[in-house]
Amino acid sequence: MSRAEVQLPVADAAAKIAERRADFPALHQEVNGCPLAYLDNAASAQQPLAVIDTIANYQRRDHANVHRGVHTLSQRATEAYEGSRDKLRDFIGAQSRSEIVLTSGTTESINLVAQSFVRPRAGAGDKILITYLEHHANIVPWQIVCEQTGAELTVAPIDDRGQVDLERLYAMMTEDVRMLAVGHVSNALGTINPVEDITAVARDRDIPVLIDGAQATPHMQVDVSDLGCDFYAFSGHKMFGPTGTGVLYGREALLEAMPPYQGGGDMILEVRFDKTTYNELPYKFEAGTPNIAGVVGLGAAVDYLGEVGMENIGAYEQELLAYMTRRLSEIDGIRLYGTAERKASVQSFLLDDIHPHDLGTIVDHKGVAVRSGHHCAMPVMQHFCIPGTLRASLAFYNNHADVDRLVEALLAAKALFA
Ligand code: 7TS
Repeated sequence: MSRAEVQLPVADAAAKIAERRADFPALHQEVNGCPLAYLDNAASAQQPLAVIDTIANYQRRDHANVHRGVHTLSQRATEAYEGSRDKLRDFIGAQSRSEIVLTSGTTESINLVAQSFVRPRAGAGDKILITYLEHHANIVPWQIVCEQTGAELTVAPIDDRGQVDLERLYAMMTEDVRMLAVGHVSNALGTINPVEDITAVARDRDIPVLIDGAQATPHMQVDVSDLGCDFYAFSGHKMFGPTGTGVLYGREALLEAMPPYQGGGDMILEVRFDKTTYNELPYKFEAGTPNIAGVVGLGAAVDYLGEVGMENIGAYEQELLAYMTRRLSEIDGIRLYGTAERKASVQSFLLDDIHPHDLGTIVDHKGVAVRSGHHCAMPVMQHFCIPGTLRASLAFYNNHADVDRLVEALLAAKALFA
């Protein structure tokens, strides 16, 4: 995206953004006889025509394998695929395209760092530090590394608004910590962590930092150079691109020093039985035929976000989140989970004693799509001593009417159980 984008005044931005809803065909359908209100964007966002058409055109005309053909189609595929890498580099402000490793998503990106960076550096007596807010994708890979190395997983607590206890976190950043892995935005509660500050403290103590940015890139401008983190992981499908795509940003010197994650085609320069030499960055970490069409589509999503403008998206969503929070709070018997001072457009809640799965099913009958359950963040649920929540998560294509539909559906559910 263009990093020099112009921020529009809020009212103009809202009007411009309202027009963007037309770009998303999936939003314009009926579900269970009602117009769809899609409020499950934190799980996966819908794709604009620009992405859908880019992928279809690629499949129709340009598809071949990348990096290995002299023929025209292979060159076209390689150009489109590598073009997306350049767009992604620009999108997150990385210094070099060597720092953009294309993966299948946040999950793979974090596992790559766990296995290739932390595993060789950790042992008994060392610690890996995370927080209570993390998605399972930023917990389980570290537990696996702990099992493999004898290191210990330590977890910084959160408060009842869903904010990381920074004092505790900083106190836990001791010299035996081999990695701090922290989410940028909580998927279950919407909390925006002060990752700039957290990273600054960690770097001061020579602790490498990975930021799980899966829930940040759809909502705000991310600049890894400003953040100063060592690794940043995110997924294509949460930012209006296809599933099975994602990025691991890694500081070049660190990636250079890391062993490959997987072996296979494309990640080598020369294979001999006595010695194989690995390819240069970032290809050393991209074994096998990648998700070419997906990555091409992700490039189109990045272009699209650049046109809409991340600043405009952020401003619009903050207003819509405030509206949703207010409307939900007005419902008798509602309990909101995640009331942090700085939040992205996600709200978790429970209503009366209704089980979140029942609630989710009832609102689906009214065409309202929300997620119910633990949201792959069981420790967050354990903190609040609840089995799960209903979660409404907004994207910039949502509007006040979607929120009103959610509230109406919840009131109808409440009446059913009364
Ligand atoms: N980290 C966070 C913060 C996430 O929200 C998710 C997915 C992941 C990592 C994993 O991303 P993946 O693309 O590799 O699967 N979050 C959700 C969610 O909230 N509901 O469904 C998936």
